[in-house]
Amino acid sequence: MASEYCRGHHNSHLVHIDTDLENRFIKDRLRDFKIKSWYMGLTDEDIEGIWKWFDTDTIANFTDWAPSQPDFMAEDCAIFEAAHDFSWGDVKCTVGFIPICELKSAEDCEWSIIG
Ligand SMILES: [Ca+2]
Ligand SMILES: [Ca+2]
Repeated sequence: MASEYCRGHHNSHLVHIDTDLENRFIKDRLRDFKIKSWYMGLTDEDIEGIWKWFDTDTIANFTDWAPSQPDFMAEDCAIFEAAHDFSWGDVKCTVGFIPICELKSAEDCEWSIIG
């Protein structure tokens, strides 16, 4: 799945968003790709409804869920959802969206799309 994909490429991890600034930075860039949705490193696979970041295992403080999201218990991974102007949605972790990876050593806002 997407979290393993990043670990296998460049020793990176799925992108982790802490702030509105970081979120907006990424959304601005995703708009260039228009129609695709993208995985971030957020999951509620451990405890339903408790959304944690894969890399730090911490509960998300900042979130940007689209209206009505998250909406399904069976959906345990989070994406930037193209249909909602890249606000966040929950989906099944096995859907073939492209992961956004970031490097461990990177400052905020340094990230790359590997896909
Ligand atoms: Ca869920
Ligand atoms: Ca959903």
